[in-house]
Amino acid sequence: MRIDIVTGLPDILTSPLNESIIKRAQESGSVIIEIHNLREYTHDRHQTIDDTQYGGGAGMVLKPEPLFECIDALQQARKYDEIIYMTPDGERFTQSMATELSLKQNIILICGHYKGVDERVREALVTKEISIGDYVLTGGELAAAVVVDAVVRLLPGALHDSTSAMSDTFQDNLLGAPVYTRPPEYRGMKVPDVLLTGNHKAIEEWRQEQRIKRTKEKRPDLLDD
Ligand code: 6GU
Repeated sequence: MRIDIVTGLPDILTSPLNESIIKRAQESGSVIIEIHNLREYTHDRHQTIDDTQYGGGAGMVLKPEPLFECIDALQQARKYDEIIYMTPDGERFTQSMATELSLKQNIILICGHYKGVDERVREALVTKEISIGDYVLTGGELAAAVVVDAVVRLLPGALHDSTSAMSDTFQDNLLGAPVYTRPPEYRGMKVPDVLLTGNHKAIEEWRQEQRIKRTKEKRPDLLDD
């Protein structure tokens, strides 16, 4: 898979995308992630990427020209399955959306400013709009990092153990079961006996019960769907 991220603030993305599992996925060739600095697609001395909005009002808007030129250059190199605009008024990001995106070959993520991008970019270029939740961030960069993280960890070869993703919280619309590691007793608190038995069938049954119990307690809304 290849992910191209278009941003006016590339530095926000470098460190989150170059650690741990995401780093390993890039090194193993599971994913290519390229960050594109919008300023490199400007032609003026000040490398202007945003401007005030027509009609007046506070907040800057990303200009269309650098975005169109950047996306043109990318589309000349390859065909994209989705051109995604990161915006608080987009469709809410979920685990099933992460799974769908992990099956694509090439995607572009466009990071906007708080006031957003010129509407013509959305009309002419964007195929999908994603929000990571009902709150407003200063820009789409952190949201893009969230989406990339959730998608890349699902790619074959990203996790040491591919069955790990199958027991994730939200898989089957259930939260994950409690997990424990050594020691078997700590400050008087014991690891549930069943986990020490080596009886895989009993352990699986216990985990499934726990997932349902937890979901009822913490996220009953998930059981409605
Ligand atoms: Cl994708 N962008 C911004 N700026 N704020 C957000 C968001 C995205 N998702 C939730 N809040």
